[in-house]
Amino acid sequence: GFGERKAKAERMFSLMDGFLKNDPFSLQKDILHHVEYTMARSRFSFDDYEAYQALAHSVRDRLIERWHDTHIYFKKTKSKRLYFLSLEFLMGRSLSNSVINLGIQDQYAEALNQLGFEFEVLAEQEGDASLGNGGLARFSACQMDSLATLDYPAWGYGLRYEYGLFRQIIVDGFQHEQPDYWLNFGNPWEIERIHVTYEVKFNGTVEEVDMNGEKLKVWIPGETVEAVAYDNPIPGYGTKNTINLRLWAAKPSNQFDLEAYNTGDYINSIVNRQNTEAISNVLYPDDRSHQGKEMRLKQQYFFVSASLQDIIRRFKEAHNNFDELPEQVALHLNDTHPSLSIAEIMRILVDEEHLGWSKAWNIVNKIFSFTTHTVVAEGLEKIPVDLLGSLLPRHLQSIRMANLSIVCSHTVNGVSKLHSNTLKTKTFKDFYELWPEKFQYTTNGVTQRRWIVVSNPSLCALLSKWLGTEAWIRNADLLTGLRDHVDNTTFRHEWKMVKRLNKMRLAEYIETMSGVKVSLDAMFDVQVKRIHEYKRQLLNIFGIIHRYDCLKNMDKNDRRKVVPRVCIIGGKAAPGYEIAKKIIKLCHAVAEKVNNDADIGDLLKLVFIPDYNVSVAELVIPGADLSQHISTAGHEASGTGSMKFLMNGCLLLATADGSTVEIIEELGSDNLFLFGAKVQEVAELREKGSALKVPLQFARVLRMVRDGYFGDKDYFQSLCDTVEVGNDFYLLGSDFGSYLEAQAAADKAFVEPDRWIKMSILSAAASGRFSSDRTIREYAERTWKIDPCQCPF
Ligand code: GPU
Repeated sequence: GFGERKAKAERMFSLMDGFLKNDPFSLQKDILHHVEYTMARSRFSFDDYEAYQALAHSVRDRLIERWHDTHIYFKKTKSKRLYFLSLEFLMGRSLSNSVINLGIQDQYAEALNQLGFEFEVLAEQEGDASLGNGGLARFSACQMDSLATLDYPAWGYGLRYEYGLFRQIIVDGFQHEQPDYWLNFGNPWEIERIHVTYEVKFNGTVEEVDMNGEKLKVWIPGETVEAVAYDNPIPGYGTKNTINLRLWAAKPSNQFDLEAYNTGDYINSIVNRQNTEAISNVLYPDDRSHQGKEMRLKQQYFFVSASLQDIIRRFKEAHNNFDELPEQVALHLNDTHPSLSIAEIMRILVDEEHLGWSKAWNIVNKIFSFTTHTVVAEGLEKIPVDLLGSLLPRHLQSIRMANLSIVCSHTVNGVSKLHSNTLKTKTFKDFYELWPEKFQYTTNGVTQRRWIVVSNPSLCALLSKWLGTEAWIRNADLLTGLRDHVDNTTFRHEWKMVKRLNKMRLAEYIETMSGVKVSLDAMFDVQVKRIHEYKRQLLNIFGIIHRYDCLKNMDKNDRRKVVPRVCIIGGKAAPGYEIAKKIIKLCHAVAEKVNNDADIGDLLKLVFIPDYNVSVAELVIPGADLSQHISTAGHEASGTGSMKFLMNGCLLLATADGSTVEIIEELGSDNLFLFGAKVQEVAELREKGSALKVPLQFARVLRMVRDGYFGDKDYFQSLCDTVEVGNDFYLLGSDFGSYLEAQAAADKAFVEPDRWIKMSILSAAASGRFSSDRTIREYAERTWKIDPCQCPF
């Protein structure tokens, strides 16, 4: 009875000595406890890595406590839940983010100091969790942070790849991929749930069986795999709420292949069992094109099946009528990757819950929403009929993943205003005419917790000081308050000092990574993102070649007026994307020439930052003066990098593409450097073909590369072909003139430090709308229809 349970609870409580305490002394005790008993190292002798692990375990304990309480509360209140389904999450590191969101950063710093350690040094021991490719995956991570912070009853579901995104190393200017076996040293941020497992079926046949006169379709699988849950607590900031990101790993199923055992083929049957684990082994590194790969389809179905079984089990614990599903459950498809969910939930409702097709269909139509992240055609997945048919014989009905998602979702979201217009007028025109009400857009955002508080502590302190509050950390709209101080010289001076400090941090990193010494007085000009032709890193490199060429042809007097530049480029190329790899090589070839030209010195440097990932971004973004977002108009669905730079007071040099259009609305076009063809001009320019006008400077730069000015003459010819007049799909040639003008405008602004700093402050002040908190609130209210549910302290 109740009395018994209460007595038991009290006894437990006293054994635990109350819940975990956060004073420095308790933290120290816990850290040492984990050194001794978790790491099994002597508390008298442990190194930085072991200290990091023990520290992380002590943070994990605190996360678990809140995570438990949050879930008990969600369950008790029976709030409608959002399930965010995504095959990719780029979480990066967890330590700093966790202690900041838990609000115990200072206590930890003090506790460690007394033990002779420094928090920042230990934090550097942590590797990135890179379970995703690029913007889409980092956006998922930002959304999880906002969902937790805003107290939404949400769960994330994903895959626990054993190999995350490859590590990029550069050998002789060429990209090489190295496996990222990130779990090698243990992962203190996850909780293995050995009892939360589901069987996932593959292959086999569909047979019709007679059940008391009724004909039922039954799937007889050829293979069964077990999905095991790994839970990753996601703490909110300024709230106790800590939500869950559940990632699935594939394990051999316990369903034995009896036949193999009986025929005595014991060894082979073990080997086959082992092979099933391969499903969750590796993240596909080609962002946006996974056409027709069997293992990728297996991953998608494995993920979808395990997640839906889990979701339905939870629903059935508290409800016995599927009509209530739409009031209790919102399922969000992050791109088309999880769209098999639609077919799978239909199968479950029809085959296993026996609801009948039309009843099931009615329910299913009310629970899905779908966000698409691209306009590029190869980003839209298609699965060959025979592949789907053999792997999932009971699901074969539609194979254009986007079509399936649109038909069955109540809302189809674009990721920016411009993107949404393209979806309506081009990509999904027919669907839009059929169901205009389905089409919405919710502009992307990024979390200021990660992109200011974690990555730029000095700016964080400055913002709180001048805004007179830390409330902007939960309400980024307050950043507009910076506008009030823009004319204050003390403020501007302090702003400048913060930027200088971050440039120093970045300069040190550049020197250790590449051996290049850079001047802090130079303008740090950054382009970091995945390498894609449409993102036009080649335009940037051509601009650099042009700059170098001009410098070489300038007399000493004129050179004195030139603004020194440090051009920084970083990003990974998909392993099979030849042209992207050639762009990386060209960048290195140009860097080699320019950086070793003593005659040029500090006037121009070019550095390629290898292995760009979340933690590298945390270092690079705060240290940038200028950043480039220069995709051909109409090709970047949104772009979220620009938002991170904006928050960090970095000026943008950009085309009117994706989210930039909305950034201009907030910031005004005078406070950034805009160039290039507008989206409505692109088609016409392309039609001109070889009649297109291209500036002489462009032809000259192209000639230099073709003639072998930077070496590797033969190797670069095919790269040059992609931008030759008549073949220049992404319009580098026709945008080159206005690109150079924008660059010149940036140079001009930089020599007026006061004006530059003002623009920098106004950039950060305009960034509030691009917080993922705003994004999530819009989704919650308009699309998912979920309410906040705050776990009381
Ligand atoms: N994006 Br589709 C990816 O990073 N990977 C993909 O496979 C696809 C889209 C990006 C878009 O390119 C970017 O514009 C957007 O900001 C981001 O998704 C998040 O929506």
